[in-house]
Amino acid sequence: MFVDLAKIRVQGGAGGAGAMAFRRETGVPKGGPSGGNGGKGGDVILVADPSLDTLLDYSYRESYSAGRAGHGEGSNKTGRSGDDLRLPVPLGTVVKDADTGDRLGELLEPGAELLVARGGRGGRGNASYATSTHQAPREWQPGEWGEERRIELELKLIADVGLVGEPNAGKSTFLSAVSAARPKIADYPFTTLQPNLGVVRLSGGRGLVIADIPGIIEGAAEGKGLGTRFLRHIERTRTLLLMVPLDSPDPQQTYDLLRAELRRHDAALERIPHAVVLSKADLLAPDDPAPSLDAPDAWEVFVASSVSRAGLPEMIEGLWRTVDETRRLEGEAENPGPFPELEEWRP
Ligand SMILES: Nc1nc2c(ncn2[C@@H]2O[C@H](COP(=O)(O)OP(=O)(O)OP(=O)(O)O)[C@@H](O)[C@H]2O)c(=O)[nH]1
Ligand SMILES: [Mg+2]
Repeated sequence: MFVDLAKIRVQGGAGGAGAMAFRRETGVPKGGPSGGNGGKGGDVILVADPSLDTLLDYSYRESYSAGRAGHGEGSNKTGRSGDDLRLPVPLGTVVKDADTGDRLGELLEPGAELLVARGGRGGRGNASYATSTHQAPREWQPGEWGEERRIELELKLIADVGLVGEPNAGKSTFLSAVSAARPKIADYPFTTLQPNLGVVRLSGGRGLVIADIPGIIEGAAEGKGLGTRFLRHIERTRTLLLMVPLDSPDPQQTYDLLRAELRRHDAALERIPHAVVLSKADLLAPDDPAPSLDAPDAWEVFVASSVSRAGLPEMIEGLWRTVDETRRLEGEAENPGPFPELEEWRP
């Protein structure tokens, strides 16, 4: 099951108490102070794990604590540290403090770590209080409690291209025509209920990750249909591909509606560069030209069919060029793209 939101409580381990002890040695009537410090409590750390693609695990359990530390001991022995608790999360997880709404960070690279609750400091043992004028200190400190907070995890998938279209536009058919992904396809609206990622392989080892999300309809930004909650998964894409099927009664109106819903959901989405594809081009009579579309902000208007595959190679190359250009601007030109090792992704 695909889960892209979770709230959990995390708590660092308690630090150990410092010890109060004095050396006892045969023949030494008064030994010096020898109470060691308490150990440090374990931290709770989120770790980005490329093998995960959902936050499902965190919907089963609410509370997570790292290990508590050992107390200090005599003979100046420091208590052992508490074990860190490492929680694996999928790449693309954004972390916020659930109470203040403060953004704590995001985990984008495999193995990236984010400390979310620090373990408590160990208390001082009496040996650490000894000075030349205070040679038999009896002070010691308790350990500190570990930090505790409620955090919100939000998964935003990482893809190069985001597909946007009304239900039945042919988004999933397109994804399955160009990648190994096998999303469900059917001639009824809202076939796709959760996002799918597909990796497109181009010549020369080039790759492109495309995200197919559930269709949006007029009023989606106000919650109609499946709403726009899945749009968060295309917020980080480098370009959007707005899909307008040629069996649409009014392609211009369909395009304008998609733009309007994107804008209403989040103005930032409207600023992501976009291209348009007039899909299902096989439905055009052989000599019929595709309808012209007024889309001055689009970097290109493609005409393609996932069934006959006409126009697909040009479109994929066009998408790759735009994505590559953006990557270069981001200074990531050496990086072949996210998840080079990922063949296929299914929630
Ligand atoms: N003729 C023709 N039909 C297509 C083409 N692409 C998709 N279709 C059909 O259009 C219908 C909807 O296709 P989907 O790929 O499920 O559409 P979708 O945009 O993913 O729809 P939702 O998941 O509901 O948002 C199916 O019956 C497909 O067979 C195409 O290029 N040509
Ligand atoms: Mg679909």
